[in-house]
Formats: sequence, C-alpha cells, structure tokens
Amino acid sequence: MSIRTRIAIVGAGPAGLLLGRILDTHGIDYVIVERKSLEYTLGRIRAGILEQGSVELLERLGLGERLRREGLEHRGIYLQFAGERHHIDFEKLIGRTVTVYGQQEVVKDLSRAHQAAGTAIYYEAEDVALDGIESERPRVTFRCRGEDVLIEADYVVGTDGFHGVCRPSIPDLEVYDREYPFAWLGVLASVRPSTDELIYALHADGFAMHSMRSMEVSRLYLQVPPDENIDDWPDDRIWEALHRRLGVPGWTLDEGEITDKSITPMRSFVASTMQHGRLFLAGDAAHIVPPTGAKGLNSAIADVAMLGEAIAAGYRGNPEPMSSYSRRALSRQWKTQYFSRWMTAMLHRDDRGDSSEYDYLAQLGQLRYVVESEFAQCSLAEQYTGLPYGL
Ligand code: RFL
Ligand code: PHB
Repeated sequence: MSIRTRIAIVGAGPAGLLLGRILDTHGIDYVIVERKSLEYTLGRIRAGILEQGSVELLERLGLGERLRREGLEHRGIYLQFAGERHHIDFEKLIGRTVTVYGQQEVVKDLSRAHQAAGTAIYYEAEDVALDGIESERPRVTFRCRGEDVLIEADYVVGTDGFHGVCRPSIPDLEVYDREYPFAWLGVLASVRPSTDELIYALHADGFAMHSMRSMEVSRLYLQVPPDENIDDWPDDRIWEALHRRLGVPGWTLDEGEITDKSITPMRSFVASTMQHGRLFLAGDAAHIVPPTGAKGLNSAIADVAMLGEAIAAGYRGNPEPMSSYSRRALSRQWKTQYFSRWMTAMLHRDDRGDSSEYDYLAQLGQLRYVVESEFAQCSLAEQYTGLPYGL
C-alpha cells in the first residue's frame, strides 16, 4: 500500500499525537506511525506535572475539558532538607502555577480526540524505516498486519522517543550526554496523598519525592543505585525508606497498596541538531533530562508547539520558522537541561569518591540559600512553571 500525505509523524507518544492536533487546526494532513499497540501507549505511566504553558496549549486545542475537571492546580512545591520542609509559592512569587495531570491522561485525551477526528494512525507498525530525508520526497516504510506500507510525505517528523529510528537516520549527528550515578525507584500507591503539593526531599540517605496522580493515588520516588534490582525492594522496604527520607516532626505519610513499581535510570542527552533535510525531531527523540525538574513531557510539548506553527507558516509561504526551528528549540532545551541538572545535583546524594560529605553539606548550603532568598525562589519558580516558547 502506498500513501501520500504532507507530514509523516513517527511515534504516537504525547509529542506525535499533540503535533497531529496542532496540524489539524491548520488543515494540514498527516499520518502517524507507531510501533506499539494503542493499549500499550495508553498504559505507560510516566510524567505527572504540566507547566502552565502546556496546560494553556492543551486548552487552546480543545483538550482542556477533563484536564480542568480532574487536574490538580498546584501553586508551588515543598523543598525539604535537614528535617525542615519549606514551601516555595510560585503563585505568590511570579503569578504562575503548574498542574498535576498524568501523562497517561494527556495521551488518553489526545487519543480520544484523534479517534473522533478519524486520524490515520498505524499502530503496531514493524520495521519502521526512513528513506530520502535529504530529497524533496522523504519516505517512511513499515509493515502493518502483514502488509508493506510506504508513506510519501513533504516532511517527516521524528517523535519516536529516545530509542526511535529517526535520530539515528541523521548522518554524522553529534550528541552530548551525561549519566548519573543513581536511578529513581517509583511507585504508584492507592492512597490519598499525604501532602497538598509535591515534596522534593534531600535526606542523608538520598533523594525522595512525594507526588500524586489524584486525590486517591499517590506517586512516590526514591533515589536508588543505577543497577538496583527491583526484587530487592519489597513493599515494606520501600515504605520504610519513604518514611525515613520524607519524615518531618508532626507529619505522617499514609501507606496504601502499591499497584506499580519500576526503576528508571537517569540521563541527560541532547542531539546537536533537531533538523536534517526534511526530517525534524521533537521530544525525547532529540533530548532527555533527568526527571527532577519535571521537564521531559513539557519539553516535548514545547517542541511540537514551535514545530507545528513553523510547519503551518511554511505552507503559508514563510519558510523562516521552519529553518530556525532547530536553533530555537535547542536554545530553550539547553536552558531546561541546565535547570534539570541543577535540581538533580542539589537534591541527590552522590556517595562515590572522597568529597561525598563535602558535596552533601554544600548541597544543604544551596538549599538553605534557595529557601532564604526570594531571588533564588523566583528563578526556580520561573523555570519550574516553564520558560516561554521561542515562537
Ligand atoms: P515517548 O513518550 O517516548 O513516545 C515515543 C513514541 O514513539 C514510539 N516509537 C516508535 N514508533 C514508530 N517507529 C519506531 N521505530 C518507534 N520507536 C518508538 C514509542 O512506542 C512511543 O509511543 O516520547 P515523547 O512523545 O517525546 O514524550 C516524552 C515524554 O514521554 C517524556 O519526556 C516524559 O515521560 C519524561 N518524564 C517527565 N516529564 C515531565 O515533563 N514531567 C515529569 O514529571 C516527568 N516524570 C518522566 C517522568 C519520565 C519517566 N520515565 C519512566 C522515563 C517520570 C518518569 C519515571
Ligand atoms: C511525577 O508525578 O511522576 C513527577 C512529578 C515531578 C517530577 C517528576 C515526576 O519532577
């Protein structure tokens, strides 16, 4: 089978699905190709926090109805260290907020909107490959339910995540990356959150975080070594570590049934370009951050917000936004990289090497500076709630 469309989108994660909805508002036709099944993409538990700009974009696209009803707007976060918990009030500091709404829910809303619009999405596509990205007619080929499919497009957009096929199709691509000597063990628990807003805690044993998905479901994380085996963490051990690292006098952490448990390694990664010929990259396909700043999903949303408008401008006869997309997206991304690395370094214990105790005490100094300085808090608030898109 052979298909002709304007934009071939590879990957139906949040970036690919959202780009499709943006293109719909401009009447630009596209086809989406996804390696996994619809059920699989709906079941992935990942990010939980939306920047204010992400919320506003979803609302503008008509995707805000359930988000407004079920999302939990948070005016700040708690930073905890040395047994003290401090509130950083973004709303008071800079008049901006974030919203707790699971990535799973964003993907569900996007998938429903695509179903209603009758979008062509090829799920369970095998052997997805790109061809001719330096030509006028780039192609995407794959097999779907035993049939060979060829898509001929004007442009290909790689929203196929970190392990996708699009980024490796760029010849001589340079990449910049950094690994961290720790990972996050994350659990979902069926229990009302014990906090009204997220708690980011540095403890002598390592980082811990209390997040949530709803008023009935808590999301909790613990710093663990990168090669940790999940089988070594029975529920009792997880709760015990969470109580120790998150505990402050006069506060209790309520326990509930753990319904999901996983370990995620941490890395920072940026590709040197987000465009080659007629291939554009967006989201995790181009860059990864450690999750401490809650920036992965929001960066993917920012990329496609910029790219969708750039493509629309291109079809209206203005090629400039498309040619400057990579530079603009990377400029925003490098600021986000720095923020995520800073939050990660400030809040995790690195106990390798001789300077471990020194580093920990310096981190406590940094945290104390942040909670004592309104300037530092404004900077954190500005970055956490989201930098503007370079449109
Ligand atoms: P995705 O979500 O990885 O989607 C890529 C899609 O492409 C498909 N695919 C292919 N399709 C066709 N052909 C191929 N060859 C393909 N290869 C792959 C995949 O099946 C998939 O459907 O990338 P996208 O859309 O760029 O979205 C990025 C976000 O998913 C990611 O950045 C966030 O989840 C990161 N993240 C967080 N981000 C935040 O903004 N706030 C958070 O609070 C936050 N917390 C997190 C996180 C990520 C985590 N994990 C598990 C990595 C917490 C965790 C634990
Ligand atoms: C989450 O709720 O999954 C979450 C929240 C904030 C982060 C990372 C993950 O920084």
